[in-house]
Amino acid sequence: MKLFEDKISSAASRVRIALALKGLDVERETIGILGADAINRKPEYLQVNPQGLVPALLTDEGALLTQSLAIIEYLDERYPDPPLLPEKREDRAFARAVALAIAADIHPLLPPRVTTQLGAMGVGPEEVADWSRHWIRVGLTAVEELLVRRQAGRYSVGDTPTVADICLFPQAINAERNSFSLGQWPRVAAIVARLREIPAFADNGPVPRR
Ligand SMILES: N[C@@H](CCC(=O)N[C@@H](CS)C(=O)NCC(=O)O)C(=O)O
Repeated sequence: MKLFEDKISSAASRVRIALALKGLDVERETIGILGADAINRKPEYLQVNPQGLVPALLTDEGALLTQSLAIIEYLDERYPDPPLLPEKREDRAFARAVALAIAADIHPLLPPRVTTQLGAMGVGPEEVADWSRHWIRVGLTAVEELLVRRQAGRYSVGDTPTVADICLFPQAINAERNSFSLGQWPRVAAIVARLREIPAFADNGPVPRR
């Protein structure tokens, strides 16, 4: 398998964490997504992912997969051990809900294509930073409430990491980079502290922007 990624990417970080949890070592190609180094919009990469986004995964069978959550579910079906989705149907729905609250409702408001476009429309750097901080605050406050209502174990759902944690961890690191203290979301902070003890998470978070 081959992973197309940029180490700064939260979405690619999700897939890196899933691969590490499953003990899978794959070939990697860096696709720069920032500034002059950006190659994600170049025709060669659009052949891989017409959306011009990372991550993408080339499977051993030659299929090109896009979208981090679709890739993670593929990996979970193809390499079931350890499972990344809970056994009980209701727990699976909750894990997916937390994952989507982050991957579909917080993260899409923050990536370079959004902040660059805001800048291109005349929004100043401080307002752009406020924009990002606003959506992180609103989003993680709701995720905190979802997790508090659940209060079901060491991690987001039960006592083993799931896709919910795989989405939560990079988003929490991103929040810290945007000057938030996780302490304002105590349940998120407690789960993330436990995830930091797991090398698959600690070694595969998004790296700071250059
Ligand atoms: N929903 C997609 C989001 C992918 C995404 O937005 N990736 C970002 C990096 S975290 C990217 O490639 N951004 C390039 C850009 O914004 O131009 C997924 O989960 O894979």
